[in-house]
Amino acid sequence: HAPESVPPFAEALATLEQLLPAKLRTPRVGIVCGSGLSTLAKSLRDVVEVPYDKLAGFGKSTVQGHKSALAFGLIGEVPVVAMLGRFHPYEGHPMRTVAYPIRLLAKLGVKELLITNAVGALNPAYDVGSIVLIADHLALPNLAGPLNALFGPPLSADTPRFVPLSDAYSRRVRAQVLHAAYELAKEGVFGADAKLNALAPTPTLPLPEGTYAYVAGPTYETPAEGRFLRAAGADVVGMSTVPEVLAAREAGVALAVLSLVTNKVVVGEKEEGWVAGEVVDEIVGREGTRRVQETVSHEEVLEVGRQRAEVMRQLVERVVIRLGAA
Ligand code: R1P
Repeated sequence: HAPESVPPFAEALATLEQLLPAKLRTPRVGIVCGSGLSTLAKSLRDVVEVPYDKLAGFGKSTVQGHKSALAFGLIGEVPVVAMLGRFHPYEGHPMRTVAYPIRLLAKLGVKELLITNAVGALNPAYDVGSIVLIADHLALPNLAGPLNALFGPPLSADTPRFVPLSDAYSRRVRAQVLHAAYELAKEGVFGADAKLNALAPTPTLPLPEGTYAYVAGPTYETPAEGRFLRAAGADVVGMSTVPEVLAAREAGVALAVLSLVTNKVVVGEKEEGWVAGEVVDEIVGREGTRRVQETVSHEEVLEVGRQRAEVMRQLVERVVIRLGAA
């Protein structure tokens, strides 16, 4: 297939140079706001928001709960840039468009990236509203075909062709997340209902670490798919993040991913989904048990986002301050 043209980094960088005051031009930390989490940007002061449509190469975020702007500002004294709205492949964006903002952030000088997202829990121990620190991923679309965000000609002569992922989720940044979470837990920020230590191998680990299953979406998983992903070792599932992780690792940016559990994936035993027993009960006039299947909706995802955005905001803010001081 025809090679895609080189993304217009120089043009976008020139626009930002014009729009941003000097103190915001070289952000140290990048933040990607997941579904319903654009309010993370409330941590920023001296904010300058640049709508995506002013920046060459950007698409428009079409999913409810995602804005379409980069927010530049300071957290503590650390210059940061937050993506208010991300691109998902299922919106119809080419993979290069999905990866483009992350590559641009790297060119701006971002050293660490904090990616947030909304996920369904496959691990039955994860409660709705809890936050999972991602330590690994399982990306079925990437294993099977040209949906890997790094497909295509390398961006430049010094772009690595092959990117190792065994260390994709930086131990250094994850350690800072756990320190920050521990501090916040001591201050009671997670609330009395948060089973902070229930999942941890030691009583002092404040957030569980888990594996993110990346699926293409936009359909949510069937119960059989949920069981499959769980059996394959995934703890949570979502339709974003992995293309961003790949783009960041290609550029040498260290990262951590924080997932907000917005629902439990329906992984019910197959009998729960099957209607045959109910129909037989009906036919023979027998009292049976009606089984109502649950479904998930994006409204529910956004609602949990609204309820827990403040906790996520405080966690991200604390991590940024720790990274700046380290
Ligand atoms: C589904 O409700 C949407 O929420 C999640 C899924 O990936 C999907 O896009 O969004 P983020 O991953 O962008 O947080």
